[in-house]
Amino acid sequence: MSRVVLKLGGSVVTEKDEPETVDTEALERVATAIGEWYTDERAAGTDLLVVHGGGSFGHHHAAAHGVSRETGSTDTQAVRDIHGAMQDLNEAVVGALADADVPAVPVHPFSAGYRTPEGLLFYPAEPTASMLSEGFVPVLHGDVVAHAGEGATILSGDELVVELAEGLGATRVGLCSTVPGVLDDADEVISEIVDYEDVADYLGESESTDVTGGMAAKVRALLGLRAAASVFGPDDVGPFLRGEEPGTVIRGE
Ligand code: IP8
Repeated sequence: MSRVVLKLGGSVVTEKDEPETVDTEALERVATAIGEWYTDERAAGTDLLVVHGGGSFGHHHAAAHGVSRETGSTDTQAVRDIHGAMQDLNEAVVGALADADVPAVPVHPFSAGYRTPEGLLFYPAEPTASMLSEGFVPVLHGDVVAHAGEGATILSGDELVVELAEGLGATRVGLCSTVPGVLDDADEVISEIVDYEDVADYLGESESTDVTGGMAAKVRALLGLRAAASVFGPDDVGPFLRGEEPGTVIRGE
């Protein structure tokens, strides 16, 4: 059995600097690539879980309300605004995948996950596992989560990828980003990362409103996975799903 976890970066599927705007063309392109693989090329027994980021939906509202992964809020309007925007984006992603004949179903992490007072995430894998065994493609998203003692904090899609890739025994993990991989200081794609220290100097912070830390945080989190993870651009979704290793491959211990 093979289990693929694919994250669609928020900046891939939204116009990152235009509040609450889907990049319809880019979303359709990646959904079509996923649909073609899912219906025509996927080996029997291979299942797929999709996670998407916040882009101009979640990050915009999180910044407006001053909520981040570390700084929580007990303001229920903030929670509703951030979560509501993410639900809207999720509906657009699920809709595009359904149009491409992928049996996509929406999953809203705020209803299931929580953080301990230390900020550790708990997210039960079982509901998602049952969806996968019934042949659904669960589509989760970055969200807000209840955080003991803090109200609610931001849950990034990357944290969900790491948590569920481990919890569900993913065999392959892919992160579709706006760039073709992790770039060095000459803007060349680094083909493989095995140690964060080797690339720490190249990884700046994201320039748009992104409360969860950009590429540096992604690489650090992916190095903690058992499965190899690939970071690639939107044109490489198809090749990744077909088993190639486009962009940057991140292999932890
Ligand atoms: O874009 C963040 O998810 P990410 C989600 O994967 C929100 O970091 C609500 C800002």
